[in-house]
Amino acid sequence: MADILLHHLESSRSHRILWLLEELGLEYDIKRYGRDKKMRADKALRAIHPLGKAPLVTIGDEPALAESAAIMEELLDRYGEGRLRPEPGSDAYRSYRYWMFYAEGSLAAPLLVKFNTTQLRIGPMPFFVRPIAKAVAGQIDKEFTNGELKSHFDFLEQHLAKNDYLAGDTFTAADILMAFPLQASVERGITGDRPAIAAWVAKMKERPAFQKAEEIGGPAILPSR
Ligand SMILES: N[C@@H](CCC(=O)N[C@@H](CS)C(=O)NCC(=O)O)C(=O)O
Repeated sequence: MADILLHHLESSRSHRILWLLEELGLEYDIKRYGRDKKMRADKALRAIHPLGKAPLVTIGDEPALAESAAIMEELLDRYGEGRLRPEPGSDAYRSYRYWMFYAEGSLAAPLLVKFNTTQLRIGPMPFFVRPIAKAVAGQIDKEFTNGELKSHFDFLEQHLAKNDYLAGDTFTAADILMAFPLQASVERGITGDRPAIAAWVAKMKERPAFQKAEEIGGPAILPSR
């Protein structure tokens, strides 16, 4: 039995942790959890952490680690041996740290709103409610989501047109963290015509450790989500 146990929720942010563990070549165990029809996580995750969200990691009998970026930093502190993070104090490190906060702190919120407005348009409901649901979703997207996402995707497109990887010319854990929202955005067609983002996502998916993580844990992103 390995020290590291990943509580893995299908097609979720826990793909990030699987991918990181594979990049580092670490020994780990995996416990799998599914989702219900509304995409909510198996309630059993609440026994591991009160929020019941994935990913969660336990190391030995220590309290569970939550928040994907925090889990990744902890794994890199303990087992990284300097890999997948730039030299502390360098410009690349400052850039790395920015993206490690940006993924969940800035980009995730408008994407979640977009996911919810999409569900509001297409989800099951009585036929006479649908026009109202569509109008509400349209208004939220018009007033908030579309403009926010345009700013984020323009910013990311410009950055990735000038940099091979998010923190400069070297692949880091920030690329792993950012791949989940950007892969989802590209595959759901919401990044529009932004070739640098699309090329970077394709490059991420070519990495052997990304592919191994999908072999073990299933697809990172479900087309319907
Ligand atoms: N900011 C958290 C987000 C965690 C999160 O929302 N995880 C989703 C999976 S991608 C989840 O568990 N959803 C199921 C649910 O909320 O029931 C992180 O990066 O770990």
